Amino acid sequence: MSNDLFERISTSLIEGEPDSTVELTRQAIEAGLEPLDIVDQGLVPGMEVVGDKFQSGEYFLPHLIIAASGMQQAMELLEPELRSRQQVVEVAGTVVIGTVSGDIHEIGKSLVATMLSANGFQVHDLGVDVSTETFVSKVRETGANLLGLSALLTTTMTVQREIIEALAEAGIRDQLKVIVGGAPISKEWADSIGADGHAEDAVGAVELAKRLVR
Ligand code: B1M
Repeated sequence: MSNDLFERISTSLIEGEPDSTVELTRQAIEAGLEPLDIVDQGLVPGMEVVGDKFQSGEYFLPHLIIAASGMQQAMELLEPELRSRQQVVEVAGTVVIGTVSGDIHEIGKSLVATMLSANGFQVHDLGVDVSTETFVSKVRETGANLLGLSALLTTTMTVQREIIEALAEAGIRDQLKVIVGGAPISKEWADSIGADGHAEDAVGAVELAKRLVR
């Protein structure tokens, strides 16, 4: 029954039926399925197919927009569930997170922010298309010990390097750890720009964050 629901959630995203995505996500929550499984086995595989069809020219931008709206509404239902699964006792660290300048991909960054918050981090989520100056000034203002930079485009991943350089110029690079993520980001890239680590997904981001600020 869980497999069937996950598959129907994926299909609803692929077929551009955001209302069904939300309704099926609600049913999955009510059926007691793990919220992270709903994301990883239902929503993400559906979005991947939508992305592949876009890349191959079968789908166009409106298909991406409709699918993203379904996923975002489903994530709004899941966020409180994701948070309530964690037994948080103390603040693990302070994180500033956002999607870099020129990039408006929000869903993965928000999932990482939610999971960090659910695991005891105090999270300042700056949103998407965040300027380098805003990242630097928010790190100063909050005294954050972790900065999370998300980039989904090969054209915006270079901004991650610019932000790390700007932190160094501002004299605050040593005060915090920087983690980078997003579909095009690899360990090699993270190493080459002087990041402290990279994660493939939200669970990996939490593990990395905990390791780095311990
Ligand atoms: Co766009 N887009 N998009 N898009 N979009 C991609 C990324 C793309 C791979 C699609 C494709 O061609 N197959 C492609 C990039 C190609 C490239 O650069 N190599 C692409 C393109 C080209 C574009 C536009 C340029 C299209 C156009 O206008 N012609 C345009 C760019 C706009 C801009 O940013 N300036 C664009 C626009 C959009 C929409 C606005 C329509 C929409 C985003 C809506 C929104 O977020 N509100 C959108 C979408 C939905 C996608 C795909 C289909 C799905 C992204 C997503 O939400 N995935 C995507 C294809 C794909 O990825 N398969 C695609 C689900 C999410 C849970 O995963 O975001 O990867 P993800 O996050 C993961 C990990 O990456 C990681 O953990 C997350 C959770 O597991 N992670 C981190 C992410 N951030 C992290 C940070 C960390 C650690 C881990 O530490 C800080």
